[in-house]
Amino acid sequence: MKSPQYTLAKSERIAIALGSNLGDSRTILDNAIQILAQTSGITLKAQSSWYQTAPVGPPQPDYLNGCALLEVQLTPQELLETLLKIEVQFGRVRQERWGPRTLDLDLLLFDDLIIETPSLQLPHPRMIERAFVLVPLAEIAPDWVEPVSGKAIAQLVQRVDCSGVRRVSI
Ligand code: PH2
Ligand code: MG
Ligand code: MG
Repeated sequence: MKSPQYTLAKSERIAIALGSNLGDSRTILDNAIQILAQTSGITLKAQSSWYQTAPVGPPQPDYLNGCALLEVQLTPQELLETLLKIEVQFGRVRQERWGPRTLDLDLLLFDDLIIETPSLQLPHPRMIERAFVLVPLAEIAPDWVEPVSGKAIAQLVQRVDCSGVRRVSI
């Protein structure tokens, strides 16, 4: 396992997932992208289209999902805390697990780091089974190899059912 020690001078390549199914999801997600891009220590490198996706988990409205690639000069823990603060800024209240939310920002990949701590697991442990993550991620990072499976995102997306995922915008 690679050591999770980082000097702030070094930029790391990151993938995150964005999701919303409460409120004006399109505006929330567009604003969240802008806030990320303006946050010190974060550079927005790419953003996928937005996708309307069938909910996984308890019955709830469809989600709008997408992914973004960032370069950060933050540790994984610092980035996680930054993402959680942005979620709260958008009125996120933690209730039911997998329940509806105004904004969900999930850290998917942090370079090729594998970490397992109580507050953070990298890569995101469920990303390889989720079409609502893999479809947008394949649009912007098809060749990125998910370090636990050893498979590229373009390969992983072929193994999941993508029927509930519909591209709605660029
Ligand atoms: N997020 C969840 C649970 N279920 N379903 C879809 N379609 N999209 C999500 O982002 C999502 C979900 C928990 O984070
Ligand atoms: Mg999530
Ligand atoms: Mg989350």
